[in-house]
Amino acid sequence: MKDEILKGNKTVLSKAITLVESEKKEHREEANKLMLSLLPHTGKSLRVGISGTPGVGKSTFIESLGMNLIDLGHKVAVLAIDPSSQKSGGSILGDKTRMTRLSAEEKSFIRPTPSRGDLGGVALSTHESILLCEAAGFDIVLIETVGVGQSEVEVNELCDQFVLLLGPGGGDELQGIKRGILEFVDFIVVNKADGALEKKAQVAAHEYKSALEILRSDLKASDRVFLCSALENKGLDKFWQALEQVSAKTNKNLKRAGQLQYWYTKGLEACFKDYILSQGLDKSKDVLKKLEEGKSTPLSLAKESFKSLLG
Ligand SMILES: Nc1nc2c(ncn2[C@@H]2O[C@H](COP(=O)(O)OP(=O)(O)OP(=O)(O)O)[C@@H](O)[C@H]2O)c(=O)[nH]1
Ligand SMILES: [Mg+2]
Repeated sequence: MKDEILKGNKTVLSKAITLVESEKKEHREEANKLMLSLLPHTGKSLRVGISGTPGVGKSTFIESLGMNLIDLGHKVAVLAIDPSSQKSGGSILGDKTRMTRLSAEEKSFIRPTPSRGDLGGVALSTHESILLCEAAGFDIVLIETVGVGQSEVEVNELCDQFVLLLGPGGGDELQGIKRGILEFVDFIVVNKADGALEKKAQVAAHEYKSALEILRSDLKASDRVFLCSALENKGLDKFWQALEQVSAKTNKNLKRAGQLQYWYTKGLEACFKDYILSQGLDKSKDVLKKLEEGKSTPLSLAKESFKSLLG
């Protein structure tokens, strides 16, 4: 697999992503070997997270942006985090069909990637999927996620630059977005600034700039808020130039070091959880009995069980 990935073989890249996503033990071992052999060939891309409420135009935006980037000579990988993939698989199809132009391009790679459970959050394997795309020569990785729940917070743990796509609705829409996002967002792009919505979008952009000015003394709000029409491919070039400029001035490795620690901790948590479930500790009859009899609280009992695990 290694050589084919390094050659940029997209079919093999796809298989490798399926391998790192697998939770089977034998697959995990194979995946580990593959990842170790490819590690020296990773890390060179610009990773951009794109989040926003459902229907705001993320896929349309990524398609237009992706086409522009390919015209500029880039190779573009898109990982779309799909909150519904565990249930219906519905929006996978939607995204694939919506990005028809981009997916037909030789220099593009589009892949839906699962989210973690019903509460959202990014699957632990997505970090490895990004590395695989880099090893296959993609120099730009775009990560799409719906801005609900935990996912966008975790996408910030995967990307170098985090972009929040907003509609022309203004303040109302901002209410629906978790305030915490504005604390780490790198760019805000107001989409659908076209036709009858253009004026509204301008007003909204103004509001977002004011909000950012108040919340973020670390950056110049006017350099971070952009208007665009993904549908008409207007304003995307200006936004991308700004992003590249900011990115050139930023030390990628600093943020990435924190991210490595984050995913290591998430990995450890997952291992502990697997162990607890595999040992049936959550269903231990002794424990359940003690709880039923009111001999302890759930939390103190959990702590006790953990202590006894450590011996
Ligand atoms: N007028 C206008 N409509 C747009 C623009 N971008 C997207 N749309 C429309 O908005 C709708 C949703 O677009 P998508 O790109 O699928 O949005 P999304 O954010 O990816 O949606 P989900 O993945 O379902 O969350 C579609 O009907 C698009 O045609 C734009 O720049 N202007
Ligand atoms: Mg979409």
